[in-house]
Amino acid sequence: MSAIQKVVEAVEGGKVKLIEELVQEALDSGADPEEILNVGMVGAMSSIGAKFQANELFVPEMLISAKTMKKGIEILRPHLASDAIGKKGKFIIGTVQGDLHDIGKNLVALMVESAGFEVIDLGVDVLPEAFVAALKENPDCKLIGASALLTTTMGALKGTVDAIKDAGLKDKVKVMVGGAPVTQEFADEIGADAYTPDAGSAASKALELVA
Ligand code: B1M
Repeated sequence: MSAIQKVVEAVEGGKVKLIEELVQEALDSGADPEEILNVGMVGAMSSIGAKFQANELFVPEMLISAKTMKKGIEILRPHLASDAIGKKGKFIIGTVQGDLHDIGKNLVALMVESAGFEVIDLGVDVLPEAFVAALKENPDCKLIGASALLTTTMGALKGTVDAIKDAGLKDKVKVMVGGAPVTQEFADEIGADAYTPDAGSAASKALELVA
């Protein structure tokens, strides 16, 4: 079994205690860190999602897989992030109000950081007012990213864009949105400046928006 396949199985099986060792093993075997991330971890979480949808596993199993992936990412982080952190400016990011999913948001944060931004991560369940407060605390910030993973929290993306508009900050900052249920059409509808389907394209778009 390849080193990456072992990572896939550890994430799917929620092997929290083994994951750090297995990711390190994959790195030592010469595997590309981005491949470990995309195939070993994101790929494994997608198959967890499909099994959850098919009622083959339940919330506790999903949670343990998510925890496993998070631990694995910590080992990968130094191999992905560039040494030019912060040079492109600040990027405020958070998962919107009512939503506790943070794996995708953390990946976007990681890729944006790798692209040279200083990331200010507000965490999960972030109220629209908290995004606005963070923007006021960081008047030099030109980009904000909001993530939503539930159809029921897509409305909070609109709430976030509206709060930024109401605070008179919309001309100073570009709002990027994303998350599994989000589409370009929805992003246009709520007045966001950009939608990207994944973490890699979020980082490229962020660079494009500040260019
Ligand atoms: Co939840 N969950 N979950 N969950 N969960 C989903 C999202 C779901 C699709 C599962 C399903 O039914 N198949 C479903 C949503 C259905 C819907 O609304 N349409 C769902 C549900 C229903 C729920 C609960 C309501 C379950 C319950 O309690 N009955 C509950 C809600 C809790 C809450 O938020 N209030 C819940 C809870 C949980 C856990 C806590 C157990 C756990 C989260 C742990 C954590 O994040 N720390 C969890 C998980 C792990 C999932 C699945 C399995 C995986 C999500 C994930 O991490 N994917 C998910 C099923 C699935 O997605 N297949 C599911 C991997 C990640 C890398 O992808 O987050 O999509 P993703 O991020 C991608 C892109 O979307 C994009 O880039 C990322 C990487 O390329 N992206 C952006 C994300 N944010 C972006 C921002 C950007 C740009 C791109 O710009 C700013």
